[in-house]
Formats: sequence, structure tokens, C-alpha cells
Amino acid sequence: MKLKIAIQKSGRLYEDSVKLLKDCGIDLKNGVNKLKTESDNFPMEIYFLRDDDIPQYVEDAVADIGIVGENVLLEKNKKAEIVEQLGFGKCRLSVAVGRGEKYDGVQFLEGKKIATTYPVLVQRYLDTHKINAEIHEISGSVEIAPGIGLADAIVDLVSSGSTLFMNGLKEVETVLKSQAVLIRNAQLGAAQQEILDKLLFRIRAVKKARNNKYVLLNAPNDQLEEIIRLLPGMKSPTVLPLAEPGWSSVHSVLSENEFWDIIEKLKSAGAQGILVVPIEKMII
Ligand code: PRT
Ligand code: ZN
Repeated sequence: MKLKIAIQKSGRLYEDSVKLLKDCGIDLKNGVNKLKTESDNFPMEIYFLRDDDIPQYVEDAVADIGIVGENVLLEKNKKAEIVEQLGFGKCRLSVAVGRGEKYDGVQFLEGKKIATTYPVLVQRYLDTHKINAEIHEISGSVEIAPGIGLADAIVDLVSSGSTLFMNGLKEVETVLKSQAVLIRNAQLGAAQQEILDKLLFRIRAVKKARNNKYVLLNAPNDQLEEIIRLLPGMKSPTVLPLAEPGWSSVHSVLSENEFWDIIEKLKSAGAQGILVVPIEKMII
């Protein structure tokens, strides 16, 4: 019995998807331009597909699970369940208008033409705001639509914002925040679910590790108490005596978002020789 996973064949999610599987200890047999491969050391078959097709394949159980942007899953409106947010492929689906426009709220869109590759999500957004507008579905290069007179506004994915900027547009509303998600078929068999649980256990350990750093530092013993107070612990930090009398080595784990803040405080509390080390897996 194997768990079949669908991932993007090429594009923005491909590398991170493959890396996630690798970090989970799942080796893929190499093969360029393959539709399908399998793992030597985990009961998994990997299908490489266009991202737009992944929700359908998972709904139809051609694949048991898949990795896809939440934006694509919601646009396609397929029966597949989100099991885990994966923390990469982050972007937002936004409304943008010409930089020179006087934008004064979503009412601006009333009666306007909107170009997008996400007609379903845009229609839902307009309905929620009780706005009538004309949606022009186009398949790519949405950002050039206002410049060539095809539309008054666009709804497109944005990450850095540079594409909008280069096309003389400004971002005015967020329709949706998105990232890559792991999805599963709604009626997964018990054997597949068991493999998925194993995979999820590993994915969560990898995600935790990515969000945390291992920190080692030297502290004068008379400052130890204060330094330990600054360290949020999973449990309390490890404290070991140094060869030099009056000093200790302190080991702890810090999460990415509080990291710099705490490091500064540790320094001013007298910590020295601070080492920060990536964590490979973290199981609590
Ligand atoms: O061939 P296939 O159909 O599989 O791929 P695709 O071309 O449809 O998708 P791809 O590879 O471009 O994107 C796959 C997924 O990556 C998307 O569905 C999103 O979930 C996610 N993602 C994250 C993005 C972006 N960031 C992103 N910035 N997808 C697209 N963009 C595009 C956007 O459309 C715009 O053209 O990048 C441009 C804007 O980027 P910035 O940085 O200039 O703002
Ligand atoms: Zn696509």
C-alpha cells in the first residue's frame, strides 16, 4: 500500500514541496521530466502535475493527498480537505488599480471591469461587498490589463509587490491570504490515513524546527538568574559549568519571531559567545 501525493511539476511550489519531502526523510527516485516517481524508503508515490489540476485529482482520489496553494484550492472549489498549512508559497490575492486612480474604498469597483485569473474568488468577494462589476477572466499577464484598456482594476496574486509597481498599479484590497497547504481526499482509506499520519508527524517536526533555533551562550554565574529568566523554555534551559570558574554555558531553543529581541536582551544581560544553530527536526 502506498500513499499517492500530487505536487506541482514545475513552478513556484515545486522546489519547496520536494524539499519538504526530503526534510521529512523521504528520498525520491530521481527522474527528469517524469510524471510519476516513488520513494525508496517511504510508502509513497509522487505525481508531478500542473497546480490547477491538483484539487481535482485529489477529489477524484487519483491522488490521496496533494500540495497546492490555498488560492488554487478555493478557486477550484473541489472537495478536498486541508490538513496542514505548510508555511511556504505565501502570497495574497489582491485588488489593484492604476496608481493615479483616486481609490476611496471597494465601492470604486461598482460597474467597473476587473481582469483576473480567479473569477470564482473575485465573484464571491464582490457578492460579499454587494458590488456589481464585470469580471474578465484572462489566463495570464493580468497586470498589463489596465494599461491596455482591458480593465479598470485587476485581482491577482502579489508577493513582493514589484510586478504591480512596475506596471504602474497600486494594491488597494486583500481578497485572500494564501500559502501552500497539504490537502487530502475526503474519504481516505484507513491504510492511507495511517501513512498520512506518519507523514504529518514528520512535517510538523520539520515545521517546528524551521521556526526555532538552538542557542548556546556563555554567562557569568552572577548573571545566570537574569539570563535564564529571559529564555522562554520548552522546559528550563540546560546549564553546564564552564572550565573557567564563575562561568556557565546555557543552551536553549528560541522561536524565529522572538529571536532578535531576546538575543539583544541576553547580550545586555552579560551573555557572551552566543552561538545560534539551526535545528533539523524538533519533536515535542
Ligand atoms: O504550471 P502551473 O499551472 O503548475 O503553475 P502556475 O504558473 O499556475 O503557478 P505558479 O508556479 O506561478 O504559482 C504556484 C503558486 O505559488 C500559486 O498558486 C500561489 O499559491 C503561489 N505563489 C506565491 C505565487 C506567488 N507567490 C506570486 N507572486 N503565484 C504567483 N505569483 C505571481 C503573481 O501572479 C504575479 O504575476 O507573481 C507575480 C507577483 O509577484 P511579485 O513578487 O512581483 O508581487
Ligand atoms: Zn497553474
